[in-house]
Amino acid sequence: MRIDIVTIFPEFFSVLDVSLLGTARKNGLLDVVVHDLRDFTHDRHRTVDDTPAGGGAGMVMRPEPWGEALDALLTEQSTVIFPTPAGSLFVQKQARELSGREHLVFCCGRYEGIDQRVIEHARARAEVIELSIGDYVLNGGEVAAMVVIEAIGRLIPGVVGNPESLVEESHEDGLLEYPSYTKPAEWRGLATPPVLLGGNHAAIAAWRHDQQLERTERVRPELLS
Ligand code: 6GU
Repeated sequence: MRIDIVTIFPEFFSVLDVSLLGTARKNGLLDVVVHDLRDFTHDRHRTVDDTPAGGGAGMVMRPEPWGEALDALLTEQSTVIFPTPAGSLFVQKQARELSGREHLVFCCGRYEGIDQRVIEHARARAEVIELSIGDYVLNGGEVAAMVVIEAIGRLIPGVVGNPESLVEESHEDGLLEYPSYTKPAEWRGLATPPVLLGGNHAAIAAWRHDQQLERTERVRPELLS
């Protein structure tokens, strides 16, 4: 998969060199390129923002640099993602779906957002998704883009070493994950649940499923309805 990221803060994405995604990039499973939006400006001050039409607080990102960046990056295969608190909620199902795409372009806005005509114009040329990572406000799309890239990237075949570890995870079957334990069997007076040490695989699977239901009901009841 190819991922292009457009941002005024390319430094935010240095963490993509680390851990599983860093290895995936080195192995060629993931080709990520970060672009500085200011490289698509032509004025001496490399201006990317201006005051909002109609008035109001804050600044809005001007359309011209975004238009030039998308002209340079879009192909027939591209899906364009605008991280925004005004987008639809990003969930595991969409991560799975996007992990099969050829080319993702992340457009990270700052300030009060990007001139809406950029999104309209992109929509005429590619599939466009405006998405939010949750009901709270961040200062810009960069951290949200990182979240989405990590969620998608780890689902690309070969990125996570043992594909079985992707199966029994929270949200994969609509339930939260069961609790995990390792050795020692007793630690600071706390015991590992005996069923996990008994070797009865059917009993273990049943116990884990019960734990998933109990935990989901207690912590995230809305997932069950
Ligand atoms: Cl995608 N962007 C910003 N700026 N804030 C957010 C968000 C995105 N998702 C939740 N809050």
